[in-house]
Amino acid sequence: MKLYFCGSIRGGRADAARYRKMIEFLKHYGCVLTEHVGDAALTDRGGDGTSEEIWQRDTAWLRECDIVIAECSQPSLGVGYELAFAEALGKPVYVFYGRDDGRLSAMVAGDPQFFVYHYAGEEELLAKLKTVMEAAQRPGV
Ligand code: 6K6
Repeated sequence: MKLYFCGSIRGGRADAARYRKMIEFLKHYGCVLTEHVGDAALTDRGGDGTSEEIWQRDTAWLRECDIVIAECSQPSLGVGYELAFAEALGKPVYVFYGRDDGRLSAMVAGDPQFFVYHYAGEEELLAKLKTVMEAAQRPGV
């Protein structure tokens, strides 16, 4: 399975360590195309490639992937864009939100095509991720 993981980069890197944990977990289920999103060395300013190159590569990966997993606690224009792009392609999209402030964008929280999971803490996050991935692996899902 090819997985596309979305997490904030220019939107802020406060949750980068959490992205890394999610990516390491997801690697048990397939190839994570966007492993760099969890790279602790990637800041909200650094990174390789022009914006055009990044868009070309990431949209190609979105076309190629089987499933999209997004951590949306840190608001990010790029992640919002990726979610809408994935939806237009008919990809299954799973959104995780780890704050209890009710501030996940209504355009994500209210989209009937997205599977949205709220979680409190890392243990619950990984348990919900496991449930999602085990279901996604079943034939016909
Ligand atoms: C890093 C920092 C500044 O520029 C970069 C270049 N790196 C990127 N490389 C790959 N994917 C990226 C990059 N910047 C954004 N993305 C994609 O958009 C990722 O797949 C993330 O899920 C999403 C983050 O969007 P922003 O708006 O928070 O950057």
